[in-house]
Amino acid sequence: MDMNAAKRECERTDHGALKGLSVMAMILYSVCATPGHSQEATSAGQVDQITNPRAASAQKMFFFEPKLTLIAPGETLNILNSRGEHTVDSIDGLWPKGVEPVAIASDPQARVTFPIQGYYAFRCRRHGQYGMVMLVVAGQPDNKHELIAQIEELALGKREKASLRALFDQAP
Ligand SMILES: [Cu+2]
Repeated sequence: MDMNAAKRECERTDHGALKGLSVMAMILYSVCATPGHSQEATSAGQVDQITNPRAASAQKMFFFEPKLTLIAPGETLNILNSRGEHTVDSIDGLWPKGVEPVAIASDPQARVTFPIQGYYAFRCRRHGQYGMVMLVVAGQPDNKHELIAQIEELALGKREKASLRALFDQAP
């Protein structure tokens, strides 16, 4: 990961108006978010991947926006991958059985359909180690506690597991 390149990219699109915002507000807004993208925690429609070089820690620098999305089975999400360093990969073990895995890289816009009810967990291959994960809940699956128990068994980093647990806790 080239942190300096990410910072330069962000600075080019920076705006003076953002300078007065508190650090927390900047993290929430993310200076790299493209204006017009939804910032709702559970909005259906699209998911972006953000790099915020001003974040206080690596865990807050790289994230999906939103991290948690609630949709209906059969719906499609627009996955924006305009920041070239990010990937969107389904997490084996936190993915409905029989549904094809997802692996998106260097694709500015990919559409992913969630065919059946279930919990669909994703990570960024590069920044998963910093907790860059997201969760899509299609319909009203009933295996949440089973999946939370499985997180410990997965071959993932500590921060990644902690972020996944937090997302499942938040999810319906
Ligand atoms: Cu990433």
